[in-house]
Amino acid sequence: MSSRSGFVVLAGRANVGKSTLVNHVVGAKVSITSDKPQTTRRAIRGVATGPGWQLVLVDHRACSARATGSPSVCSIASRRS
Ligand SMILES: Nc1nc2c(ncn2[C@@H]2O[C@H](COP(=O)(O)OP(=O)(O)OP(=O)(O)O)[C@@H](O)[C@H]2O)c(=O)[nH]1
Ligand SMILES: [Mg+2]
Repeated sequence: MSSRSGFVVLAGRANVGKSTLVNHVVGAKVSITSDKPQTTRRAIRGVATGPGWQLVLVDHRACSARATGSPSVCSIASRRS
């Protein structure tokens, strides 16, 4: 039986709902959420599975509003927003 798997990294500014979205997709509280900015301090991984597929979601720590400099998930995210 074939199966599919992949990674999704949630990178963006503080307090925009990254952790809430990860918890919703995973279906469990894997990451702390709050109305306080920069609650997530390090990358948290959650796994969502279904028939024949698996998705690893990475809840990235908040990116600053001016994420520039060396290539990183944050600098890529800021270029696309
Ligand atoms: N109104 C509204 N509030 C939301 C939504 N998603 C998340 N929130 C609220 O926004 C606040 C921040 O949510 P988090 O999921 O902790 O945000 P975050 O992007 O992980 O924040 P950091 O970890 O600080 O980067 C919480 O109070 C959530 O309840 C949404 O779709 N609508
Ligand atoms: Mg968070």
